Amino acid sequence: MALLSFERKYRVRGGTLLGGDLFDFWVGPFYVGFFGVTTAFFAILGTALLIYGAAIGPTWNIWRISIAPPDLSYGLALAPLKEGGLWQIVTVCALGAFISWALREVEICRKLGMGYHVPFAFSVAIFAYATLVVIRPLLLGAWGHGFPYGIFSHLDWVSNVGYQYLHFHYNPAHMIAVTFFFTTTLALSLHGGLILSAANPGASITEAGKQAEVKTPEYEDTFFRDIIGYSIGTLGIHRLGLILALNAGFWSAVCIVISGPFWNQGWPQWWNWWLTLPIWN
Ligand code: UQ2
Repeated sequence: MALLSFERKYRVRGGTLLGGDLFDFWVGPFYVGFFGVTTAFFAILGTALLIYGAAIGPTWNIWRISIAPPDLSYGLALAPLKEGGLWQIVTVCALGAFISWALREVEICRKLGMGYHVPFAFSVAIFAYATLVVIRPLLLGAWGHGFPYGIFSHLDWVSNVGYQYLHFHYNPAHMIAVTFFFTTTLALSLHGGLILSAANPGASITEAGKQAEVKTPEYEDTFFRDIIGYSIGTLGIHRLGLILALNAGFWSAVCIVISGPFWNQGWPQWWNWWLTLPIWN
């Protein structure tokens, strides 16, 4: 309710990329747009195909249902529906839904006159998924290199592919990705903690016994300047968080796409470049 006056201003026509005014409306709180329609189409079709795949499969056990890609022998060809063809169509639907969702985000950004940071960030996640089920299978010459759509089956896939390279933690791009994931959690815990501490100053010793007021950003800066001599700033922490998170997704994609297409020994062997440096002669 409090947002109603603002929403009346923002719920304006225009900013669409495709379809003009045709789908430029809201259903309840949701903006539709051309890409809302395509998102719904691909999401419903993909979900229906997954349920169909489960129905013709051996189990309804939610943990064990799996829609597998075609056998490697099919190469990059289309496979029969029950031999991985279902996986192929579901993959098209998934990418169709994800890309539609990103473009719907772009249309909303344009309506609001905002930057494209959210759709850009989501695109990195789409890129990571596409790396697993399209780019790497293409580079290896078979759709069978994609991962199966199932809860335990995709875990098995990750484990098997990892062991295929003996010790995946020796993959340098994997090391970089993991470091970005951990640093992202560090940054978010610092930021979440700092914001809540400024918003809930009741425990402060200087305010003991008093009903303390919410602190200003100067206090947030001062806390970090006192403890480490540096504050990245209120805008800066969000830039840092975004760049850390995007790098986590990006290097994850890199670490898997180089495994096979660009390196087919174990990852521990990759480090032999160190032992074979001419400086040891
Ligand atoms: C900060 C700041 C915020 C913050 C945080 C910091 C006022 C509300 C968390 C502190 C962050 C720093 C010093 C960067 C840490 C670096 C890494 C790689 C984790 O200064 O400005 O705004 O939330």
